[in-house]
Amino acid sequence: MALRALDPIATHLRYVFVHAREGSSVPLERPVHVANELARRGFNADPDAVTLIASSPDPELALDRTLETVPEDALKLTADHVHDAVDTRARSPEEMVRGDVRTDADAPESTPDEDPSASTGTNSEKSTDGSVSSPVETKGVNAGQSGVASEGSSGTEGAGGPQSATAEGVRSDAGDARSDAESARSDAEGTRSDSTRTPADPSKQSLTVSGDIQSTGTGEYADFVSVFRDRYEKLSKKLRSRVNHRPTDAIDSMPGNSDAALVGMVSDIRSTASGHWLVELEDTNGTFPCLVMKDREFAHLVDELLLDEVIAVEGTLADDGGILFVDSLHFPDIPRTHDPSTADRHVEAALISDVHVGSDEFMADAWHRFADWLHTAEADPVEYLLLAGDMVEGVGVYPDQDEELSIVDIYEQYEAFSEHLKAIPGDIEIVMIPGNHDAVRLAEPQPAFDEELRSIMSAHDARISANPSVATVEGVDVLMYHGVSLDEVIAELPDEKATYDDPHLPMYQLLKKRHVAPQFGGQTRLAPEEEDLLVIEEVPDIFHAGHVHKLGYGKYHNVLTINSGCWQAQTPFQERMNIDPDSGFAPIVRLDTLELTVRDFE
Ligand code: D5M
Ligand code: FE
Ligand code: ZN
Repeated sequence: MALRALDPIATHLRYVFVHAREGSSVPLERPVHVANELARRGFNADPDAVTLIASSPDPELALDRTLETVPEDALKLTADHVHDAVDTRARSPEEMVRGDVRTDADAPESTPDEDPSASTGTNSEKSTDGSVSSPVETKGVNAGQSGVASEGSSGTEGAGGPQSATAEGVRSDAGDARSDAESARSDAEGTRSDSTRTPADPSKQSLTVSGDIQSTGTGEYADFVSVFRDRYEKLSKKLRSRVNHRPTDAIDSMPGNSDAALVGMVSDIRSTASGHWLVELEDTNGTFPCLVMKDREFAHLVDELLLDEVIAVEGTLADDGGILFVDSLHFPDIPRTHDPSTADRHVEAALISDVHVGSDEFMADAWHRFADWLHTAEADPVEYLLLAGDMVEGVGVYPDQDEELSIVDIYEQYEAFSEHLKAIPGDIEIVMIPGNHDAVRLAEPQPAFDEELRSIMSAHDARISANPSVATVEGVDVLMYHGVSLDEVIAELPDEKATYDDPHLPMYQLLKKRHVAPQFGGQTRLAPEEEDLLVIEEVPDIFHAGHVHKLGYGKYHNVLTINSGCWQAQTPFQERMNIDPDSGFAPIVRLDTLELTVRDFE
């Protein structure tokens, strides 16, 4: 009985494993995706080669052909390798070099349909979700203003990257955000506060951290089966009350034309010859094909689907009962009625990530401006510092990374990080989780730093926990997740639903799916455990991630969502990829009001 119930999930996993081995399904039309894909397959490449592949009419094919034909002893993929592999006869060599290189800016922006059933504010212009926040951005050493982070205030901006705003209202020239930030910087020159910090009263503080794991997984196939079963259990529970669902095998035996609903894990997404969508859903009893017609107003939700996420559908069976015509599609989601908890007093938390100590590009000066500011009276309310991963640059994380290290020994990197941590006032409570550059296993959930690393970082008695974890700070639940899955969400979803420039939008998707790393087998590595600890079981009040090195914030169904940028200047990789990181910003949340202020220490 138990074994029978296990089978479909096992089939699902076999499918996932095969796909993982075959390569990812990430579309490659952007240079960054090509570079990621090459790195994933263990290749270094010249920027020209990356650009050539990305700009070819069929980047997937160009990449595959190039890798098939590149000589085994080649150290680096060059433009010549791409030329040799890809048929260039249709275009002149000149055209190939000039290419019709598509940059992010040139990429066609498709306008999403207005759809009341869509529960995400994915369009920053329209902000259907009311995801407007307008934090004040101030120079760290300047006098602070009170921030505004209210939902649906002016409706002109879905929050987003660095921008400056007044307490009265949002500035509408978001397009010029960068120069606003720059002028905020220069305005503040030389206005340093002299008064010093009054230490926090520990009797008023309260902090608990949950999510730390003792890894139980042995890496056996059966562990993968149990983690997927647990994911299905946890997420289907959230959907069952919303639809009158039946198991797939019961639907199999229902007569044609019946109304039916099911809750399942997405096991395949295909478009049909006529442009409709065939979504295969799987539960513990079997699989069932569901058809989403392309002209339905919710058809665009299919663009948001990732393999392995759990959704519910309602619809009508075909005449022969063999397929379900979908009338509505539901995500586990965050209830719109979520009423976030707040602290009982005026106290603030700084949310940062991606410090990257040990990298040539680590911005020590900005870090120390931040630490110095924390020592001023103006920063008295800041009693918590949450660090969402990538404390150090690490060693061997990406190809050729060793050429960009200021400290080449991983333990020395943590020692240096610990010194930088000592610059933070001792009364500030610190929570740290690891990221993909840290010296813990890459597969998620990532366990907390081991004893050796803890002893190196002991100086500040920080709370050290797993990735992901929930920090409950004076009653406010902060879900902390480093963010590796964001690369995948951004690669898989259309630009209007997730981009690097609005890194809070892919975070909204994770909240909607109630899982921090929905798709298994691509770039995101998942560890087999008995339980799926990556399910977002409880609705957080704040969702904090990093990893993409871009600052972005907004509210999704009242959950304050923040991607915190980084403390590392642009790396050569990012320069090649045209990624402009948001470095040296500290988003600071007032915990009694959930107002956000972004301070700039660059
Ligand atoms: O990741 C910072 C961001 O940049 C994240 O979106 C991944 C991407 N990135 C950075 N370097 C590389 C290389 N070499 N290959 C692929 N993707 C990369 P972080 O985790 O801080 O490195
Ligand atoms: Fe990072
Ligand atoms: Zn990272």
